[in-house]
Amino acid sequence: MVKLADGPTDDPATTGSSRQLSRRTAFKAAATVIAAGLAGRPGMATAAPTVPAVQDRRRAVVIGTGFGGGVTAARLGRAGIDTLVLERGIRWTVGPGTDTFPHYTHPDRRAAWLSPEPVFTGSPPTRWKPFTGILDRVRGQGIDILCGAGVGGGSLVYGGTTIQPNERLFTMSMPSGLDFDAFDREYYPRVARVLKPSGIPDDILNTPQYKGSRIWADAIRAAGMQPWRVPLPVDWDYVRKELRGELPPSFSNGDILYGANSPGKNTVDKTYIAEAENSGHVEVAILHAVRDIARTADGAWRVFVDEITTDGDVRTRKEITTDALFLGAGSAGTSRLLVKAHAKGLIPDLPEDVGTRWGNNGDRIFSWTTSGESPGAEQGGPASVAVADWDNPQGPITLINGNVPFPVDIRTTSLIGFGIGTPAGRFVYDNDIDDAVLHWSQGDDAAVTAAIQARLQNIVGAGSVLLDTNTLDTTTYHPLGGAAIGSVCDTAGRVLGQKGLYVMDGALIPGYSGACNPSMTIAALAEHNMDTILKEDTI
Ligand code: FAE
Repeated sequence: MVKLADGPTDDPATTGSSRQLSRRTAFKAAATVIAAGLAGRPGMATAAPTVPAVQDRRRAVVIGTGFGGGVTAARLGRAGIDTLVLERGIRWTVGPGTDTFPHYTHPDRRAAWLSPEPVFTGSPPTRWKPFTGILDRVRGQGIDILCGAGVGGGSLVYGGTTIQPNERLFTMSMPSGLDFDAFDREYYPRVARVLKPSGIPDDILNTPQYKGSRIWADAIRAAGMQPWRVPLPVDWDYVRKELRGELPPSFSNGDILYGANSPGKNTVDKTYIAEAENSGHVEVAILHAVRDIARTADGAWRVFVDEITTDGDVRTRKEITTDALFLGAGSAGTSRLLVKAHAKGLIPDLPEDVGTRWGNNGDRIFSWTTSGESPGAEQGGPASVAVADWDNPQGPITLINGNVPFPVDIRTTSLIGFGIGTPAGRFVYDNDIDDAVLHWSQGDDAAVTAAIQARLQNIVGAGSVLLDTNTLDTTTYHPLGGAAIGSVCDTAGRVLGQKGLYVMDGALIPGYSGACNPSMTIAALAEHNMDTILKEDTI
């Protein structure tokens, strides 16, 4: 009998003889039926009393398909290394006129990861049967994390802001030992060549749908600052088609918070994951949620996986053994797996700092009710105009408009700020729920919040009303840290003292990515890591 929650077993079928298994015979091997009282993951339906358990051996395994996991899979595929990628969510395929993603003003069960209700701040209240939907809310003490779930990870729901910090901001917040010049010269441009970000063109910015962006740009200018067109991974011709009525609105009415129904967004599934799968060396297994990771007696890595249905029920339990395990489950996912493994003794001698040095990138979301012109009800997106207030004496910040569709015009839009604070959050294992829970205090970010609030008030003027929505519902879109370079990993993402275990995602960055949105830095870091790993390590 195999009980997956018990961690490593010394089953010879997964350590020696099955090393030769080919990809094609995967999961056909060694099916064992187990009868177990299986503890359910929070938010996941309980497993059936008996589910089959399957064992498998792979050369390399990647967990997660966001920026870190996507780049890793593409690089492994390009290097000809047979790789299994495990993704808990589903594929979200978009074409002209498809209704793949739910809608912000009337969300349905596709909107949330195994939750009976919407998880976004301000969503209309409704109930539904839980589904493996697009947005996960990871509940913590003091703050909740919002992150994407599905092939493409956070890129499916992200606004697409693709910016890199300058040398001073990079040095202020990124771990020492990373060479900014190499990132500036090689890794950031590499990411830009794949995601193809560009600023909003004049002909689109000047349409009625983008009035909110223009009002925000005018306010920035009136405050004596320079508005900046945010680089976005968008093919603007699709937006033009929406504006001409040839495609249903998606970008042009700002209905993209649950994913863009326009094919014009260059998400990770369409870029890095597509490259990985096209290599012929990478297999992506969807609806595969990793429950635990462990080190075997002979130093290999074992991954305990629940294959689930879209209702969240466990169909199959799998134990997959590999010599090279790449964690790309995002800051929340990777940190929780490592902290669980540490607390349960599944990986002996993990660095004591696993789960620490976590921060929210200084995220603060304000609603702005204007005293002058109204941005209108439908507000074109993605977030197109920013101000890089990086020499602010209170600390560097970036401020961006975040257009949200409203059912009626209430003269309101949203503004988002980021900065650099103290990465003092940490994940702590809770035995009752067999999960690690984030602990965070508002005080860690007080100075950043004050800087954002003061500058925003200065830009929007005394007559406008600014409401800090994070005081009502404290969440972040930008979780960073938990397996930071320096304390848990080396500068290539290798977990210290654990040969063949790698962290490749936002967990590597201690809390703040240079007062910039983090996705570009995460992807650049994964490229940087893979250059070293493929050169120096045997996989
Ligand atoms: P991420 O992209 O979150 O990928 C993790 C993947 O692992 C996901 O596909 C998960 O489903 C999967 N996973 C997690 N746990 C498991 C498990 N146990 N088993 C199997 N699979 C698992 O990680 N960033 C920007 O730079 N610009 C923006 O404009 C922006 N807008 C955002 C808007 C929203 C609403 C949100 C939520 C985020 C936004 N972000 C933005 C943040 C950005 O999405 C985030 O920093 C990156 O996606 C993080 O990349 P990672 O590779 O760390």
